[in-house]
Amino acid sequence: MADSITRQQLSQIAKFSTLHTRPEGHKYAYGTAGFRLLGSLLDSVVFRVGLLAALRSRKLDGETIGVMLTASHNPPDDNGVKLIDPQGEMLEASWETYATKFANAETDDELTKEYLAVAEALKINLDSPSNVIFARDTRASGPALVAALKDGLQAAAADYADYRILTTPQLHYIVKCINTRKTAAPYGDPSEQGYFDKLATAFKIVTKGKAKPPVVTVDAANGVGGPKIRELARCIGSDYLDINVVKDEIDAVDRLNFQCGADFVKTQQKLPVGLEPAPFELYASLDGDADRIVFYYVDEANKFHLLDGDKIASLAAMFIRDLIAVSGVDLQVGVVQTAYANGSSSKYLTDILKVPITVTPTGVKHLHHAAQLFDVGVYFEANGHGTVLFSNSAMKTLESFEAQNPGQQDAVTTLLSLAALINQTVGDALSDLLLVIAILSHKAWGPNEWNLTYTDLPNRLVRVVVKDRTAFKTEDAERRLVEPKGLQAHIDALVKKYKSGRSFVRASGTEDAVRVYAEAATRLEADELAVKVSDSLKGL
Ligand code: NG1
Ligand code: ZN
Repeated sequence: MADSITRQQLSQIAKFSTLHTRPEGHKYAYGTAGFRLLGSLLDSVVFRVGLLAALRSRKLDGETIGVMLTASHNPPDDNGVKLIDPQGEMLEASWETYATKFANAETDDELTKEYLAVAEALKINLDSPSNVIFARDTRASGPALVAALKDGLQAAAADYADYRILTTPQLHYIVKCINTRKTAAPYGDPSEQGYFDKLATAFKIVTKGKAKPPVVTVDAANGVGGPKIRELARCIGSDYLDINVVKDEIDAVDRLNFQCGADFVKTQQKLPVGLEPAPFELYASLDGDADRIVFYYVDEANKFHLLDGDKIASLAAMFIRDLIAVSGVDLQVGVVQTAYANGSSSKYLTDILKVPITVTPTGVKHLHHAAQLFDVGVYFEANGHGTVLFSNSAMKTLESFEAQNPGQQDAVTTLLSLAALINQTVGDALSDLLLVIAILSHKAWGPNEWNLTYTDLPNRLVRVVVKDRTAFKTEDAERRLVEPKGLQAHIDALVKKYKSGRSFVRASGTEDAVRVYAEAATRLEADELAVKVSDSLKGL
């Protein structure tokens, strides 16, 4: 290792680090959502993430790494930071440990030692090129955190570019575009305009000659999705897409995710506050960084109906399965779910659509990896985070397919355009919105027809605070408890008493609590089962 470069970098890191001191006594952890907590506690963390991003890029021969500053659906005072790997994927799991170590280093000296230790352990040449790009959501703490990040990148002598305010999936897209620019399969133009154009073009091809899509009203959670969706709609044009955007006050920073947005609608199972819906019209809510979306509508009696991630996955799987059948290509579509998927959705996929399902633990990285094993892998968490992945070999099969008739050709063109319309890096509310609208337009369906594909089993999710959530160990994709001993047998005995009953308990990965999920044939029974299982945790 070139010693003078190393010395120079370490002294820069030590110098800048004094400007970003670590608050005493706080323990940080890089979890499924990166680092996420009060924005006021993140300055030192973000500075250190800058150092790590520089190393990660160097480890990967100067490929571009992304850093996103956002706290997604969390309240306005929170913020967060996540790293994006070169193909637009989440940071490789082994590096999460380094991130946690960097964030918790007690002193400047300890930090430089950790930096050097990672460089030496992974044989990283500190004199080699390093490229990082970053963006943020609309939170008030964002600009100061950007300044901390820039200091980190500068201290580690990385080249960087500031993409300012973007949705999380837009940054994932741009990272992948930059790193595939000179390959045989460039992903797209590495700019925000490139993103809009790619989606707009694909949407127009997919919906060409089909019924006029239903009008959709989008609640943007007063976050970054509002202005971005307007821009996207402008690129598509009002002849193709009729969209109203509400809850788009990005300057009213305290309204972000407040009484609106995807998380509010899904967890409360009700409309955003203040929305007055027309019966049978389509509505959607995004979260604060626009990587999640849920849909809903009200019927003639003003009853609320939620169309969540499971309903999106089922709709997408059905549509793609049918297109594959018409085209005659030899490809298989599969769906990845978690234990939180509604039992009716799993039954519909397996028994009616005859589509294979894989169940993984909670957390999109698990779903994403499992989806990559199918030719076309559909994955959604029930909360509305998800996407559809087309494997490289599926793309080659489609691109080289010789259609025997116009029907087949049409289906193959639609499948290829879907691969362009659907963000291949990460769940993307804007791209998922267009996907759903395109499918509804093909089927000439409104939200009610979509909802009728299957009926959700009533369900209840309860958060229970326990003494030690790490005592809760699971197996079978979190569907069964191994420890505390005896608890699973007790849950099994309770579940048996309910028609279509299902319940499981797992420790949350993002909060200090366990979650109880229960579903059953009726609302009353689902609630009762949830209460009984929660009661069995008393004293634990
Ligand atoms: P935890 O806290 O581990 O249940 C929650 C969500 C996940 C996922 C992560 C990351 C539920 C039940 N859990 O995880 O789906 O979105 O947050 O944000 O919705
Ligand atoms: Zn989000």
